[in-house]
Amino acid sequence: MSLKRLMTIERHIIEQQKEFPAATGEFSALLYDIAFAAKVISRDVRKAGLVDILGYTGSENVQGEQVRKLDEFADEVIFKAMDHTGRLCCMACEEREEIIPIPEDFKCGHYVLLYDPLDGSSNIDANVSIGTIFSIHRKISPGERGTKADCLQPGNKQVAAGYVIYGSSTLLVYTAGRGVHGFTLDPTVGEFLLSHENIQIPPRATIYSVNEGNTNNWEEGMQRYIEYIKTPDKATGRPYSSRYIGSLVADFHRNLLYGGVFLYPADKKSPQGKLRVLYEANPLAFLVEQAGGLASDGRQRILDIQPVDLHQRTPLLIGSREAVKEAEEFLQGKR
Ligand code: P6P
Repeated sequence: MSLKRLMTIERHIIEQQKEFPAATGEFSALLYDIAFAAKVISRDVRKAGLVDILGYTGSENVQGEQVRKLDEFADEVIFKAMDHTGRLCCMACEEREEIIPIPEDFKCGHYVLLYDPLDGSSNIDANVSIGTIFSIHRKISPGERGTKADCLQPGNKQVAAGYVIYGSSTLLVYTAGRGVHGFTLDPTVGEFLLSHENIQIPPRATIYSVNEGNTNNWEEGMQRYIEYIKTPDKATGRPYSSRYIGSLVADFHRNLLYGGVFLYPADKKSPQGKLRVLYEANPLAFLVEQAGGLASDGRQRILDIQPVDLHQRTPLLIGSREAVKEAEEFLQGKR
């Protein structure tokens, strides 16, 4: 690869910020800190089968889910990479019930980090691709230290969002509101190098991703939408192919590149849906809209939800524009 094509994530972030004269570099450095944490997590995810860090710690997270050692490790890596930098006023994550304050002996910054340290972790032992998801807001509360109000902002206020997928390679995909860009980790030099510039999701889906085991618990409109997708019709490219890994970042990433729709609707078991607003639905919704797609809870834009709880859940329909629109029409009884 010629040197001129070696675009590192650091250079890309700085070049993106050049057009914002007010940018202090704090934001660029924050994104670079996340990239550093991703490298450390990637190193240990890759050798999970070798180093005895698999299996359960025996503890549970706020979701009541068994926490595997890699979840705790990933959470600790992100916290330790971010807590002292002076760029954040507070954090919140899936593994911890309350907001995560910046330790007293460190100064606070102007940003908030919300993250799911290792989503899809129930797949760790099966060597399925898993991921880290992150969302960044500006601090809005008065005073130096962050508060819950800084975390409970609607997704349309995000300044950046992204994910890291630990798959056949480690890829960091992010947006700062100027397109969606992917960087593949070159472990030989320890750098994320630009590999997917300005990702655009195909407007029409060819893939649908949903857990059809929940069919009998869905509302009628969703049952009819999935039947519609499976009904052959050449003109509209149906039936779509069914692809469901059960790992949100992996399902989302494939659909982002190939064109598809991911659905985790409300059902009788999870009337609010399963996925969390702050650190799953919002960051992926920001990304998909920047890539030309849509993200909805079936009735409203994900990014317009006003969160009231750190771990609030939502139904999630996300992906190719046409497919999300169709799903909404079925759910709203318009088809
Ligand atoms: P189900 C993994 O536990 C997760 O949070 C997401 O990564 C994934 O999309 C979803 O749950 C899978 O849920 O109920 O289909 O197993």
